[in-house]
Amino acid sequence: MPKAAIALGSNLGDRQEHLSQAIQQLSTFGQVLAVSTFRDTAPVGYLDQPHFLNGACLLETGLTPLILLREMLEIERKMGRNRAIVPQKGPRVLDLDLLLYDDLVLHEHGLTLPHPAMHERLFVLEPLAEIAPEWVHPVLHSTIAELRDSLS
Ligand code: PH2
Ligand code: MG
Ligand code: MG
Repeated sequence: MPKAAIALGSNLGDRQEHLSQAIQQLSTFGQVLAVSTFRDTAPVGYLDQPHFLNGACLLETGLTPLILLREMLEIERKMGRNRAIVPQKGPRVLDLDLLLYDDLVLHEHGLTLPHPAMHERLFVLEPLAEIAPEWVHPVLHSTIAELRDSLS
């Protein structure tokens, strides 16, 4: 069964509750194999917003990448995220990003795998390295632990 790595973030309301509920929702699409700790992180990029709570999880799933992405967006929507609100990079109740799907490399229909910015973001690599340190990035050919170490 394929395995997906998913990043979770929230910086509005009860952040812990939002991440926990998201994992609960994800578990309806397969088996959650691992969940990282959640960590408080300063905003990166668009700075004028509250700190995030960030984490990562591994999901074994029979869904294809595009269907999984659609379901992830639906979880975001059900949790109250409104993508019409500007700024686009501003505060959000829940952000779910599909990072890796086995060793798939693709770029289609609004989905790029691996996630194009994952290797630049400690708030992604640190939690992911807790649960998948040896997963090899299929484009950069480094492990998640190596990518994390090269940033920190
Ligand atoms: N997500 C962003 C932009 N900046 N910063 C932190 N610390 N954590 C995030 O999840 C995050 C961010 C866009 O998705
Ligand atoms: Mg994101
Ligand atoms: Mg996102």
